[in-house]
Amino acid sequence: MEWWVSQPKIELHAHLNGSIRDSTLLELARVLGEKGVIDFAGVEHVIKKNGRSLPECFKLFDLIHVLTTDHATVTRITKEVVEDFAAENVVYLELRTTPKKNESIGMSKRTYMDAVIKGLKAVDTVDVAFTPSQTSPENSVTLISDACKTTKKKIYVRLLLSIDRRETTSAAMETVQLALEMRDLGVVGIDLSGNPVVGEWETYLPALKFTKEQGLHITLHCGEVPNRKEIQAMLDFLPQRIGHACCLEDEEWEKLKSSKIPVEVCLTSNIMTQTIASLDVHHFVDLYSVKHPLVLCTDDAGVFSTSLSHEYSVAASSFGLGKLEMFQLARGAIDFVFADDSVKKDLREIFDSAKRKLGL
Ligand code: 6MZ
Repeated sequence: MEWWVSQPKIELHAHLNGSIRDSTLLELARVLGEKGVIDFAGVEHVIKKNGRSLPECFKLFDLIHVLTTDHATVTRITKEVVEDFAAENVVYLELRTTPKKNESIGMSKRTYMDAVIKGLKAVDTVDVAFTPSQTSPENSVTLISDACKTTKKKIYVRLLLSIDRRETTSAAMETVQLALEMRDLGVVGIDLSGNPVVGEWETYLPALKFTKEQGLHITLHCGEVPNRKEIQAMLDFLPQRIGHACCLEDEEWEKLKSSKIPVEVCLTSNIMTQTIASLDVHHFVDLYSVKHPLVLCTDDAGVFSTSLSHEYSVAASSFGLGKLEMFQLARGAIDFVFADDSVKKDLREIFDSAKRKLGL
C-alpha cells in the first residue's frame, strides 16, 4: 500500500457525500440522535455495514443527506474529503456533488455550493487551486503560482455539479445555470448521476445539450444497469467522459471503443454493488488491453471503505500490472481532466518529477 500511496494519482470520479469518513458520519448521526431527529441505534449498523447492493447504496445516500445537508456540515465534509485525497497523494481531484435545496434551513443550490467552496478554502494542509479568474480576481483563492512557492502538498481541485436522476428538466437546467455562474470558482462541468433505475434520459437531455452549447464539460453515469436504449443515446451524445460502463452489450461496446470516450473505472464500487460479478470478468481487462482511455477512481470512498491508493493496489494485483504500468495509467489520466492546458502542463511536470524520485 505504501507504494500506491506514494505514487501521484488523479481522481476524476468522486461523489462528495459518498466520500465522507465513517467517523464523521457516526459523529453526525450521534448528534442528530441526541436531538431526537433520528434513531441513532437504528442507523449505526447501516453506516458501519460493509458491502451494499446498489439499491441499498441509494437508501444510504438518503440517510447521509439527512446527516450532512446543512451549510456548516457541507463545509466540514468538503474540507475533510479534500484533505483525505491530498494525504494519499492525489494531485488533481475533480469532486462532484449534487447542489441541494432545503428551504426550511434557507439553503438554495447556490448557498449549498458556497458552503462547498468555503470547505475548499478551509483546507490548510494543502493548496487548493482555483481557475485564475479573468473577470473577478477576488474570487480566485490560492493561485497555482502561489502554491508552487510553498512546501505544502499541493492538490488541484475542480468541481463538477451533479444532476440527480430524480430531478425534473427545470431542476437540471437550474444546476447547469449555477455551474455557468460558478465557472470562475473552479466548476468545470456537469455530471449525471443518481439511482440508475430512476428517471428518463429525455428529462435531462435539454439541460445537457445546453451544457454542451455553453462549453462546459460533461460526464455521464452510463450503463450501471442494463438499459440498451439509454446507453446508446448516451454514447451518441458524445460526452467527454463516462462513468462505470458495466452493462454494455457487444454493439455498444464497439461504439464505445470507436468513440474513444474515456471511462472512469470504479472497481471496488462495481464489485460491492454486484454490478460486476468478480474482478476477473471486469471490463477493465478488455479496455486496458485495447488501450482504450480509462482512469481508476473511487466513486464513493466512504460508502465503499476504499481509497484511490487501494484501487491502484487492487488493479495491480488483480490484473498483474507492474509499478511502471500503473504509474503510466495514472499519468495518462491527465489527458482527460476537465481543467485547462496550464493545469495539464503542471500535472505532467509533477508526474515526471515523481517518476524520477520513485526511480521508475
Ligand atoms: C450513481 C451515484 C453513485 O452528490 O450528494 N452517486 N450515482 N451511481 C453511483 N454508484 C454507486 N454513487 C453516488 O453525493 C452522493 C450522490 O452521488 C450519486 C447519488 O446521487 C448520491 O445521492 P452528492 O455529494
